[in-house]
Amino acid sequence: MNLQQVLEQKLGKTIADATNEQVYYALLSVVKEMSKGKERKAGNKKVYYISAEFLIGKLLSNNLINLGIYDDVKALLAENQKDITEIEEVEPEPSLGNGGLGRLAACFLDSIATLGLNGAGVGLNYHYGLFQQVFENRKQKEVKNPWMEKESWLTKTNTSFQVTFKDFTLTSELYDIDVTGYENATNKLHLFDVATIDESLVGEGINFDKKDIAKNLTLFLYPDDSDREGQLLRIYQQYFMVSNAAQLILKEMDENGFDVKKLHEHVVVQINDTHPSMVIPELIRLLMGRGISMDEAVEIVTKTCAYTNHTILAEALEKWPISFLEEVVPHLLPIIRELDKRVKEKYDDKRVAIIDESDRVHMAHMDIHYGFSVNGVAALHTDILKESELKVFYDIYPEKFNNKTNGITFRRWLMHCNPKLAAYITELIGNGWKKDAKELEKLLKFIDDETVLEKLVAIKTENKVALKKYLAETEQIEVDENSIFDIQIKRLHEYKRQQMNALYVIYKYLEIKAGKRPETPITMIFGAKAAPAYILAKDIIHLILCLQELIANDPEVSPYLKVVMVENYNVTKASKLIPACDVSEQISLASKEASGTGNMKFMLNGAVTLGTMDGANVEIHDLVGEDNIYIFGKKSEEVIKLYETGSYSSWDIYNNDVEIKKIVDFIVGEELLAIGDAENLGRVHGDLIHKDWFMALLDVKEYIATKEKMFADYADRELWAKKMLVNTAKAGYFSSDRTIEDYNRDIWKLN
Ligand code: 26Q
Repeated sequence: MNLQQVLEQKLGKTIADATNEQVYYALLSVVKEMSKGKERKAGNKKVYYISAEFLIGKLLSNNLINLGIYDDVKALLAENQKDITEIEEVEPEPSLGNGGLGRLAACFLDSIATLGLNGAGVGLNYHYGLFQQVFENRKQKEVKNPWMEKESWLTKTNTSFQVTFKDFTLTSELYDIDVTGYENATNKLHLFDVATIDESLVGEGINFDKKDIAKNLTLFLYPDDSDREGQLLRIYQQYFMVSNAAQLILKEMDENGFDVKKLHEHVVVQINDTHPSMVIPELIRLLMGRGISMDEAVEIVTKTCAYTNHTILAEALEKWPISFLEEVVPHLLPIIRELDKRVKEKYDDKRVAIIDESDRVHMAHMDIHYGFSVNGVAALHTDILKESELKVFYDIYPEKFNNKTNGITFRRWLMHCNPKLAAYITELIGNGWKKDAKELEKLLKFIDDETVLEKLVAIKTENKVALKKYLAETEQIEVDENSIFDIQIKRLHEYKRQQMNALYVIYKYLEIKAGKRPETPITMIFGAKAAPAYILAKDIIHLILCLQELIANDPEVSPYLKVVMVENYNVTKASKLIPACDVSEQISLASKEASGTGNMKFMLNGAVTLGTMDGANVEIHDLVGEDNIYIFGKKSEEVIKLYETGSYSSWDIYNNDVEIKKIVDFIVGEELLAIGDAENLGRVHGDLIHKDWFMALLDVKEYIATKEKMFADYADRELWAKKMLVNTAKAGYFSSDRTIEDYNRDIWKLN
């Protein structure tokens, strides 16, 4: 049967007669069957990538691409008057992640399968995922995000385990999602759930009874942990995730007939940040349950587990009070205490203890002592870990530390999201880049080819028009495709400095009011969710939404400047925004952004970076060279020194610079107060002048000057097109296929 016949058999009618919904569900089941037929055979060694987040995005088109049938399906649908992008709209986006760490995990699964490696993801099946963001009165409101449907990419398996907590035992259910490799075999993403979950616990908003664990455990990713119950629930979730993972690992060892004493020869566990760290004591406990001594179990597990660090922000390094762990998983405590005792016997240094003097368990410390690898996610980040944040550990275990610069899958972040550019690249340099991303460098030979440069600009404009249409339809917002699209999309966090970008908006608004109009109109696009309990982050969203309104309603300014904050920024929106971007905002305070991966997606799609020397921006800078990136701001060493000496004072900057004062005070000036809420705006203002922990005022002037230079340079379309070309050509290094090859060569050693 050909595809048409299969589809028509599923549909019970012709494709042309079916609705978009019917076509989507028919394709879903065809793709599921196809990928089932491509499951890999068990190998000798397997990586288990355990993560609290898997931000996989919609799967239909990516699976079609990976299975090699995207073009055929698209053509077949077109013959039947169906548009594949409209079919895509039917699919809900799974909401199983928050930001970079979760999206990285999804890119990694794609690359592991594409490279033909034996690996699986392990996580939780959150029914309402992360919250969905809606704007109400220029403020973020959180509502639940139901994404699971009766027919979906999830397949219920027969696998089930018992997970015992202090006072009760839960039975897990395992759901699998197939992970298709690009022209290769299929792997699995394992998502554990609880049968007794009660979705009706959640009413309006995202509040629910946090005590009824059997009913709530997998309702939400990152439930509000500003109270004790919320924190306990997070521990329940984490332990449930890793106990299931550990049991699954041992079950598969048994099925393969492997000796669990040789676990490390057959299994590597990659711990994605500290959320899965309890897998270490849990594996030790389970091995001891099989008659292996503690000494030997510790040795085996240490040779099996590897830890990835994604942050140097102290507040993101998890430290759980022992009393909380006692309440949830008392059976792990003897093991954790013993691990800590061994550390204390060996190292007379409080800074490396697992259990500190306030009786808190430092998860990262456990990972470093009882894992064989510790990696950062970009060169600078790994250097900072070695030289400052984790220096005491690096001194003990230099051999464990290694860098793995992040990457992104080019299947989703170029082939799927930017088909026009992908096709044009193939026309210019052939197909090889799809398997070997470094081949994109072949584009460099067209650097002086006017036809190519013009075509790149034309494709960018077409993508802007597509985004314009999408924003008009989904957000009722009009943008001008002839303006510069300047985009900052990422989690809302002070260190990422959306507030500094907002200060630029104010600067530009005041300039235009004073008669200084930009040569090319500017569209500033933001997208960000703020953690529900992160007050200042929500205040910054309020500021941006107020600026959006102020400018939209000012006819003197709106032809030249537009601010757009997209609602509920997610993977789907990212894939519409990124191909249309001219200026990629990567403006974190140097030393604070571990890597960033959005920066790589933008670069690949021909945007030019405006950024600090932070995270992977440093590597982008080294690859594209001075002329093809706009760098500003204090360097990481200077910033680290400022923190050490405590000598930064935003108050002094504010008082000694009239221009900065004018811009900052605009936040609480009459124009914005007429639109927004004095309490929220006042908090942003007060924080900037009295605290400014992430030093926006330190860099803001240089930021404004560099951005102005960039916008002026944009007017020379040919020169700009060359920058676009170099950025795409040099992006090959950031393919997650390269990253995964590095992980496999240095850490996993799968054979
Ligand atoms: C910790 C404690 C309590 C509650 C929540 C958390 C928590 C939750 C999420 C801590 C960290 C995260 C997510 C971190 C994250 O996404 N980090 C990003 O990881 C990317 C992939 O490596 C990097 O590119 C980004 O630089 C980094 O910010």
